[in-house]
Amino acid sequence: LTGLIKKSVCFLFGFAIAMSARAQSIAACSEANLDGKWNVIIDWYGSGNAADIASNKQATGKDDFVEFSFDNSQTLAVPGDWNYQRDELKYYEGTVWYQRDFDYLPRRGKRAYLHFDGVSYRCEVYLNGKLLGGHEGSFTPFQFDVSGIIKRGKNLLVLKANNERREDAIPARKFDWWNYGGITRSVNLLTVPDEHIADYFIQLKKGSLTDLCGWVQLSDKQYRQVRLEIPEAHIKKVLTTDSAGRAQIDLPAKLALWSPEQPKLYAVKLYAGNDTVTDLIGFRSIEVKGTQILLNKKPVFLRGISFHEEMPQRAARAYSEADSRTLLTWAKELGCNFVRLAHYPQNPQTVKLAEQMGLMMWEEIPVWQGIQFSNPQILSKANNMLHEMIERDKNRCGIIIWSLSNETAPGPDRNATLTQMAKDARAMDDTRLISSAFDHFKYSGNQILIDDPLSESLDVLAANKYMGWYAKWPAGPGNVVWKSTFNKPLIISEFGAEALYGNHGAKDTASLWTEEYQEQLYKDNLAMFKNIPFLQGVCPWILADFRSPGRMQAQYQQGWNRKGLLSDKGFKKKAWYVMHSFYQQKQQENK
Ligand code: GCB
Repeated sequence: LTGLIKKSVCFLFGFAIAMSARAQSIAACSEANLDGKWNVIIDWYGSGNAADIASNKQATGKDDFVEFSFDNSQTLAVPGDWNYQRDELKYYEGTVWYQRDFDYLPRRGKRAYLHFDGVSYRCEVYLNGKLLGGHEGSFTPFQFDVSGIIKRGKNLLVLKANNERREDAIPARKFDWWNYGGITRSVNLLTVPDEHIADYFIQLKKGSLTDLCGWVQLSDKQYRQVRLEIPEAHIKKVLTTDSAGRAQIDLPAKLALWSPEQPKLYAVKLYAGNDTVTDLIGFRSIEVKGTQILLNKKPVFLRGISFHEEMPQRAARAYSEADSRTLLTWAKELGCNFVRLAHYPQNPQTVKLAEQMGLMMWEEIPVWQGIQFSNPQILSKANNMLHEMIERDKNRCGIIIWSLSNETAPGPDRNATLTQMAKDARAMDDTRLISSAFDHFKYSGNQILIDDPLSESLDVLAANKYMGWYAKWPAGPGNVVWKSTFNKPLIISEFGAEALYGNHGAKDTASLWTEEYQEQLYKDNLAMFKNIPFLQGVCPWILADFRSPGRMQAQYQQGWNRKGLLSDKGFKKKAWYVMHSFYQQKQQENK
C-alpha cells in the first residue's frame, strides 16, 4: 500500500527549496513511525549551526574537543510541544535540536520520504549530516524525498526547530494563543514504488448530488492507466492519464450522501502499476444560494463552536487521537454540527475524526491580525500554507469552508493579497466555500454595516463581533440592525465574553469576569442574532479557556483567555447552557 507524493515549493529563510508535500493516507505507506522519545539539545544562544550539531560528532580521542553531542542528552516526546514537557521551556522562544536514529532496509524500486505532520514554527532537517531542506509554518505537513541519502542500517536524523516570533512570520509577532514550539505532530518514514500515485482529488462536482469530479496524478508523466473503485457503490472505472500524468475523473455515481446526521464514508481505492491507495471518502454538496447555505441542496444553519488545538487540563498542545476525541465530543455535546478549527489547520486526525462524527468544518490558515501584507514574501508564505492545507484535506468532505484570514484590516496590500489567495484557493478546489473572518464594520446609530471590499471574493461572510464585551451596545440587543452590501450568507464567526469559572455575581447586575455576565451577554447576542435575516451560522468564541501570555489580568486571567464555555478543567460555565438550548431549538427548527 502506498500513498501520495506531491511536488511543491517551500520557502525558508528567503530561498526556495524543492520539496514534496504529502497529503493523505499516511498509514497506507508508513514504513516506520518515528514518534517516541527523541534526544534534544536546547540551543539557548544559537550556537548549533556553527558547532555542527547536525552531524552529532563524537570525540575520537582524549583531547578531541566536542561540546555538543546527543549522547546522554535530555529527551522530549514526539509528538508534543516542548513548553509542557520541561519547566524551563514553558515560555521558551528559541531553538531546540532534536535527534533520533532509525534503521532502514532499502528495496529495489522503492522511494523513501521523511514526512512531518507539523513542526512549530520553522525547521531545518538533516539526514546523515546532510541538510534536506526546511519548512516554515507550524500547522501544515511537509516531506523530503530521501531516496538518495537514506542508508542501509542505521540513519541519523536531526531536526532544528525554532519558534521565535517575527514580524514577517504567519502569524506575526503577536497572537492570542500560546507559542508552543517543537515537533508537535507525528513523524513518519514513508515508502512508495518509484512510479506511484502522487495525489488525487475525489469529491462530488459543485452543486451535483450524482456526479463525481476530480483527478488522479501519477508520479511519472506518461500515458498510463489508473483504476478507480468504490466497491460499496459498485463503481469500477479505468482512467487514462495524459502526458502530464494526470487522469480526470468525471462520472455518475449513486451514493448515500454524507451529512451530520449520517456521516457516511466510502472506501475509495486507486490502483496504478504496483501502487494502491485506499482512502475513506464522503460525498456531499455544499453551495450558497443568495443568502442561504445549502448542504445537499437543503438550507442548513451552522451550529458551530471554535477551539484551539490545546488541552486546557494539561495546558499543552493537543496531539493524540484521545485529545481530538475529547475536544470533538465536547462540541457534539454542545449540540454542534459545525466546528471552526481556530486559527490554523489542526492535526489531521482531528479532521478525520470530526468528519466521522458528523461535524462540518471551517479550516483556516494562521493569517491572524497584524500580518505584514506590504512585505512581498507574505503572499508566497501565506499561499504556501494555503496550498499545504488544501493539499492535505481536499478529500475530507467534512470541510465545507476554507478560510483565508482572521481580522485583517482592509487596505490595498491586504485586499490584493487575500483576493489573490481566494483565486488560488478556488483554482485548487472549486467544490468548497471560501470565507475570511472580518472585524471591520461601518456603524451608524444602531446599524452595523458589512462593507469590507474583500467580501466580493468570498462565498460566505464571517463577522467576529464582541457585542457587550469589546463593543458597547449601540441600542438594546433586539434593536441592533445588521446590514450588508452583499447578497451573501453571514456567519457570526466569533462572539463571547470572559468569565472565570466559579466567579459569580448577582443575576442582572453582575460585572465583567463573572459567569452571570457571560451568561447574560450570550442571551443578548442571541437576541440580536434573531434579527439578522442573512445569518446562517454562529460560532461562539470559544469552547474552552485557553492559554495566552498576553492575558495577564492578575485576578481572573493569569495567562488564560477566559472566554471558554468550559473552564480550563473542562467544567461547564453558565453560558454553556444558553448555547446548548439555542442549538437544541435550532436543530428542531431545521428538522
Ligand atoms: C478575536 C480573535 C481571537 C481572540 C479573541 C479574543 O477577535 O480572533 O483569536 O482570542 O478575539 O478573545 O479577544
